[in-house]
Amino acid sequence: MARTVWYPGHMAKGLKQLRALSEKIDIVIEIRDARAPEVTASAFSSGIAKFKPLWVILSKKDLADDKATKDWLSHYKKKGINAWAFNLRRPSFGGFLRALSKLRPSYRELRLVVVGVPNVGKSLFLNQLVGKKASPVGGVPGITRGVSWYKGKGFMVADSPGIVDPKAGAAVHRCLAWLAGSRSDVIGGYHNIALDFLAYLEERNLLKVALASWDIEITEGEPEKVLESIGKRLGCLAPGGSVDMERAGKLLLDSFSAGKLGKITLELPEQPFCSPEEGK
Ligand SMILES: Nc1nc2c(ncn2[C@@H]2O[C@H](COP(=O)(O)OP(=O)(O)OP(=O)(O)O)[C@@H](O)[C@H]2O)c(=O)[nH]1
Ligand SMILES: [Mg+2]
Repeated sequence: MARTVWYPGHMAKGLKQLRALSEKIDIVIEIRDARAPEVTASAFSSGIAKFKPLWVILSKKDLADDKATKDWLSHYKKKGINAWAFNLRRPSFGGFLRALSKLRPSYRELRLVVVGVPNVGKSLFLNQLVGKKASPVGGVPGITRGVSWYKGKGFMVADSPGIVDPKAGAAVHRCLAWLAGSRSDVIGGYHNIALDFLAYLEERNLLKVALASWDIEITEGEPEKVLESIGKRLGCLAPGGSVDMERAGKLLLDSFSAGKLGKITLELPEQPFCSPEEGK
């Protein structure tokens, strides 16, 4: 039977390493994807946040809807959570660094740990913070495999592997796969994950906007037909002339990751991806 979740061994190991580190940490910096800040919330920080200050960074601001990002920031502010949003490829950390420096103990460097689900930009954030390419960055989930410390100006910062909540269900894994945070090839294939993505965009009235630049006909309620049109438009043809749906699905998801579908946010504070009762 096809797998519905992706939870490789390095995630369980990473979670153990993070728990062992908890005592030494001054601030937990949790990176979430601005396009889906609740689905990409970290299981680790929800536990540790009771004991350590938690700062939330919404990454990929350049790929998210600007109004939605503003709404998320005020939502977190109302909840008393310190939250920031950045395009981590070109961040302006001025205010953030000033706020950090206020928390430095007089007798030693500040100790930070960067946590989050896979592929949200933890290592890129860390590299920008320390001002060099310290930790490897990549567009597929699972690049960082263990916890490592790096030195910045007045602080030490630990990178950690992307970890999905071990209790997260198939729906969350599928949404993470749309955001390149879970492995589509492992949890059902690009064709299936892309169909799910198209159905979700339609449900949220985002489909027409997302596909506007490709100028294709959209058949409502028929994601299979929409994906076929995308495949034709992008030249994903199999021998014999039929559409290679697996390739079309991958190209659609890659286009979303690269921002080619425009600035799109998948969940809003008043309309999250799924309610807690539905079981994430
Ligand atoms: N456009 C854009 N891309 C980003 C941003 N932040 C990260 N990325 C890209 O997202 C991908 C993942 O970045 P990483 O820093 O490797 O993510 P990670 O969370 O460390 O990933 P794992 O170690 O695999 O868990 C890379 O292709 C980054 O260039 C951002 O703010 N904007
Ligand atoms: Mg990483």
